Amino acid sequence: AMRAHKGWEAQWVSPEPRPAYDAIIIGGGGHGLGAAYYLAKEHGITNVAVLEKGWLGGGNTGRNTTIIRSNYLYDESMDIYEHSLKLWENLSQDLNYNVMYSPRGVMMLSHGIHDQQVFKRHIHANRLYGIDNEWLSPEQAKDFCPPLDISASARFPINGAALQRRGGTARHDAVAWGYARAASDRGVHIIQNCEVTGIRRGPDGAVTGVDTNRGFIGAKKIGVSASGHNSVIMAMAGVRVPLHSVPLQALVSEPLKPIFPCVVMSNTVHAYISQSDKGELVIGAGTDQYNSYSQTGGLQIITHTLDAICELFPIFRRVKMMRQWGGITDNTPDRSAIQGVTPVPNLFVNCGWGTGGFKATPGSANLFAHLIAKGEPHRLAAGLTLDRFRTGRLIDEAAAAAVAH
Ligand code: FAD
Ligand code: PYC
Repeated sequence: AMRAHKGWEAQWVSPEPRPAYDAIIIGGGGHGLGAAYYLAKEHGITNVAVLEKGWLGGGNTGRNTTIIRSNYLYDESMDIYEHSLKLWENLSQDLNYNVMYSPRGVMMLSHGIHDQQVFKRHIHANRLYGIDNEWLSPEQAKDFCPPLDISASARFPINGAALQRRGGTARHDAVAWGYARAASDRGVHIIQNCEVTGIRRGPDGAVTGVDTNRGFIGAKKIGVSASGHNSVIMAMAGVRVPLHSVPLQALVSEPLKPIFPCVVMSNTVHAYISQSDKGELVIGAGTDQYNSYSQTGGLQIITHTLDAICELFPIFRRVKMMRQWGGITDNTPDRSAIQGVTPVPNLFVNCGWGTGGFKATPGSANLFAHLIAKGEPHRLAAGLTLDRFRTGRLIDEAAAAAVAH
């Protein structure tokens, strides 16, 4: 039947690289492709290439569980995640590409007094900032998500939940493809199978281009946005970044009829779950506990997660799992991203999104484009500096990261 599908137009052109560009972005995930799109659309900079060592979205963009929310604690985080959430709301129209953003609600379960205090602190901070977030009783949580077990005899009984109704999910591949097509339509070069192996600098220290498996490509400016490999690439320019790369795993079940209407996360028992439009339960774990570049991960991590899912939703105990995978996440000590200038002139970095950067994709890409175009951060990303690890002005979002690290 696929033979009938001949003659489909390519969604983006795959040109030979030019000898040089005004800007090169390293990494063809949602963040890199999106930044190229906004460089072209909002800053009129179209002599741009996105270099991707594999295929578009083959990194964490295509490996994540697609949870979108903006319920973080600190102003610096709320600024960028809420900017992102607002862009999600109109992204399909903006790209003319259905990214299937579904604001079905993200509910974070509280299993004790400490969870409750932390969530209420988040709820108050969010509401003061104009971001929706509300506290639910266990009964209200069950109304919102009927498969949830709220009985007092559960191993980790639930004493409430925080709900962000505007949170939800989106189709991850479509985000990469939509940005790629829209950027390509505006003249950006999308170059796959092009691995950056070195960053060259001139006598003044500023970047001059990159070495790749397809030869040297010149660049006036370089934006690094390569998630799990950000520290490897920054080292090519002689810059140490405070990141450690660890696998994060997810898995999907056999397809079921629609049964799970929202997204549920529980940091305390290390699991999060939603249902895809194909019917698969999409389930994610905490991070593996060791640094690694293997996109697989340890078996004990996901069996622990499935234990947790079965405790929270006994109805799923006999469901079969179909596929498992991992992605390499780049994590900072304070669990907040770094987006900013670097000690190397004209080298900009977008890193440290770790286990939580899918939701940030449109906002981060939009503000990264501003940074590359203007040479200085947008006000909404001004706190995400590399320098904060020297000054100590950290943005501790370990609780809001909501994934066990
Ligand atoms: P990527 O999509 O990884 O893109 C970076 C690209 O750089 C890759 O395609 C890679 O091949 C390329 N690259 C690397 N080295 C080179 C090189 N030398 N030369 C050229 N290209 C190179 N976030 C959420 O908000 N919600 C979630 O529910 C969520 N769940 C997750 C579940 C899992 C299992 C994982 C792994 C992550 C999850 N995340 C989640 C995190 C999220 O996926 C990432 O933060 C986000 O997708 C990063 O996007 P990106 O565009 O920066 O990176
Ligand atoms: O950041 O919301 C998140 C998330 C959910 C699963 C993995 N990360």
